Amino acid sequence: MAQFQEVLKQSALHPKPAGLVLQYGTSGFRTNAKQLDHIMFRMGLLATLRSKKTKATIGVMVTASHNPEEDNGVKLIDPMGEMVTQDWEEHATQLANYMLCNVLGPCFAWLFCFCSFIVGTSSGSLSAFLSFPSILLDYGLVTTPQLHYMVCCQNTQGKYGEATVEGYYTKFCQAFIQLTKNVRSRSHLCLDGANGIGALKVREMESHLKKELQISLNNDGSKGRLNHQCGADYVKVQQKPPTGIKINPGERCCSFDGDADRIVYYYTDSEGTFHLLDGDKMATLISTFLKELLTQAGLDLKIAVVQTAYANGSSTHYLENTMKVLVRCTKTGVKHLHHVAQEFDVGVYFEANGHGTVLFSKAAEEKIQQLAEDTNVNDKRKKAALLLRNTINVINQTVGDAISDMLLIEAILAIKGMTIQQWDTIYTDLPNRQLKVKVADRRVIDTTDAERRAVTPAGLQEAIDNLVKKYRQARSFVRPSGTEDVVRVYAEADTQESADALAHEVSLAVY
Ligand code: 16G
Ligand code: ZN
Repeated sequence: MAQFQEVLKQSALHPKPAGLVLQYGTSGFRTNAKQLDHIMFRMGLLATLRSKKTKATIGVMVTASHNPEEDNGVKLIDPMGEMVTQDWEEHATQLANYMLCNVLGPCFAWLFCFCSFIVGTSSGSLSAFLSFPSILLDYGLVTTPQLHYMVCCQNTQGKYGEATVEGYYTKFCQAFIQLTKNVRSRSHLCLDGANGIGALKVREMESHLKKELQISLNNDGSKGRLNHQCGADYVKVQQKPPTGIKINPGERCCSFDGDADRIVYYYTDSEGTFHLLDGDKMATLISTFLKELLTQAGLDLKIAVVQTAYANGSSTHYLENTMKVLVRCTKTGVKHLHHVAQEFDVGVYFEANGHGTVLFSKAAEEKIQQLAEDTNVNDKRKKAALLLRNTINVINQTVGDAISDMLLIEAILAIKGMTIQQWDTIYTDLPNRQLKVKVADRRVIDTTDAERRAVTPAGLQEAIDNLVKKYRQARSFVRPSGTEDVVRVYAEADTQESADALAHEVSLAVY
């Protein structure tokens, strides 16, 4: 009882603003940072309970991700480094919005025994968690994927790597160096750190790379504001480079988002035209590379690419028809893609916005490991197996990770001797447009078929179908945002004018 009173006493220091109702959305709670204090405290409680339930260490990540500086957010990380399960998202919403004694009353007696969680932040304060008896470690400033990695390491007794920031750099940089050790030409990468934690961490990591990758770092947080006119989301949505960075024609560039769980690549050509290489282009490059290696290694493993409705139609067409790779489509949100990717031996998943990674099944990892150690196989198979093994080690399988994705892409381009322009020409994106529409209640829109078709309101899908018919190679869909009070509209077609017109017409149909 005393413990419960203590929780209530502590909770009173973090009062819930009257009338404020928040929901655990696609990637946790997210709103203006000033309104999040009670949520932070309550997420400490939820992490304690989740740890008790799973008998494992849980992660709590505080981050504004790709959103403006005045925002913040918090989310839970499950034992293997993945997003917390859907039923616990419900518990999170309950705990955030109700009187603590009503929600916690039945379970207070055993609250803090045998449980632990770790915390990290990409910018905000962690003070709300530090009074918890169940806190195991405060990692301070880390990227979101670094905290996912730590959770996995904590719960696998170090098998995935050492649960320290040093351990993270050592694991991924060593794999990168191994992967590229026979490659002669080294080129240079221009990186936009979105004035976020990713920039700081790349700087920390540089010594581990032993000059094997030359990075010029921009938006490192020394001047500009977080995600302001820079970062992966800005570059993807605006389809232009971050402001204030001088980019030479043909130079290979990439942008992280504010917590470094998204990355996009781009360059400008000699005419000054901007070219974006988003999550779809990365998924294509990575899956092509992996498929070639699996063939060379003579390993019969099932590889698939998981996308969302936002994937450019050209990428899906290329993967299915030219690469003959299985493609699956899921609802937006990392947890959905991650889940489907787990069904395959090798599951490559990417959202077009640049969040993605590759998952290898246990069986696939074992087969690759065996082949890499086998002394009776020919050189070609062995070489492919060794490359596959190092590729596995350069990937953060817990979640999409801008740093690990960057190392993987850089390694593939170096091994293949490919320029960013050559990568870009693998297929040509269909022109596309995204719009957001403010409506009275976005929840009236319900979707099916991985958000590609609207079920309600009645007549909306039919109207979209009729508009799409007017254009060539056209596709369009609408969905309620999971993070903002808007409806999102996506359209693609054979020309930019058509894509723009279609998106506009569909947005009028949404009203
Ligand atoms: C969140 C998701 C991202 C998704 C986006 C969609 C995670 C870690 N992040 O940022 O995957 O693409 O929401 O936002 O799950 P929307 O519902 O507002 O379009
Ligand atoms: Zn992010």
